[in-house]
Amino acid sequence: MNDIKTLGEFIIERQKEFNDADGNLSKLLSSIKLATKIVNREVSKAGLVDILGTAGEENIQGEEQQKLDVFANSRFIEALRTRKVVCGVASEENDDFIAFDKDCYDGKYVVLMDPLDGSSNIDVNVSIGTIFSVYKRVSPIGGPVQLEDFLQPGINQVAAGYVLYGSSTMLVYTTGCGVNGFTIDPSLGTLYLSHPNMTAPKEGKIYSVNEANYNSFTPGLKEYINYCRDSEVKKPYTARYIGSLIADFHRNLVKGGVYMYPQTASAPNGKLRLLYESNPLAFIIEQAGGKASDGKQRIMEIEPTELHQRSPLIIGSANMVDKVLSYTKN
Ligand code: AHM
Ligand code: MG
Repeated sequence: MNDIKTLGEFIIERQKEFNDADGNLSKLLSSIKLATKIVNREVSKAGLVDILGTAGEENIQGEEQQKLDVFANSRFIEALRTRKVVCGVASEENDDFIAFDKDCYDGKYVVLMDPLDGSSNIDVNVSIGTIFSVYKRVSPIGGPVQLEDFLQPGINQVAAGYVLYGSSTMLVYTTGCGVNGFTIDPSLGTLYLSHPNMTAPKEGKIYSVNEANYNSFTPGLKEYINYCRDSEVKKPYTARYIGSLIADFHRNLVKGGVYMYPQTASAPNGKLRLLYESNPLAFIIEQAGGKASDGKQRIMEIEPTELHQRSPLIIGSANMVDKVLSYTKN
């Protein structure tokens, strides 16, 4: 039998490697593990909502049903609050950041997250995801969390990851020492190391972009897409766009590809959020040997000015990102 390792064992084993002498980051990752299992349980029952009750109604057990994105948001926040290693959370679901009470003032980390990305896909049983990003606070330990703790460039991240609720559920994360992926065994509810040391192929065949927006792309990006479209002759490209960021990102990470959400007429800064989506995925792809850019600069070097700031995103296999940039940078 192969060496079987659970996520819990892996976190403890790697504690020293990511300089976690006091074990606080390990506790933080464990709370994400717990919330992942709870959210996964609900996501897998999503199609039963009509039978068990809809949002705002009670199900047959008398429990109130919540929309899944609201549910995921509160579960991740509560899991992070109870371990007292995090002093605050910023979420795509909340207008402002959430400052935890006094008993969490000694927490030296903050977490930023998109608790359920692609949630419009739930109704049609398409894969969705959770994305998270962890920073050390910059305000003094012992006091309440501040806005500046969240407005840090991506290069300051100490950990980042995502959960993909797909045909199986996976948690993939990095603490800056490579990328590792874990798959839930649904019968046991345990996450096992299934994808050790994930690396993004340098080259790929897949380009992922919402081509319905083609007319509002820059001339350079249009040219790149035409270069990909001309695949029958010499270039073996293929288009794949699920419209669920984590599913598109994960596929490209495994198989090789590039995902693009550029500026469009209706979204002049792109659609995706720098702090909750672009930065954590940029950290992961770089750790896997890939690249992430907003078209002008490395995603992780952007200095954020507001919580819900958006950024264009070009992310994936290193050579493919470079190729896109060679068309778009002029
Ligand atoms: P959300 O955070 O509101 O769920 O939106 C993000 C989603 C991504 O998962 C996906 O890649 C993108 O929006 C798709 O957008 P579009 O339909 O404009 O192509
Ligand atoms: Mg999102």
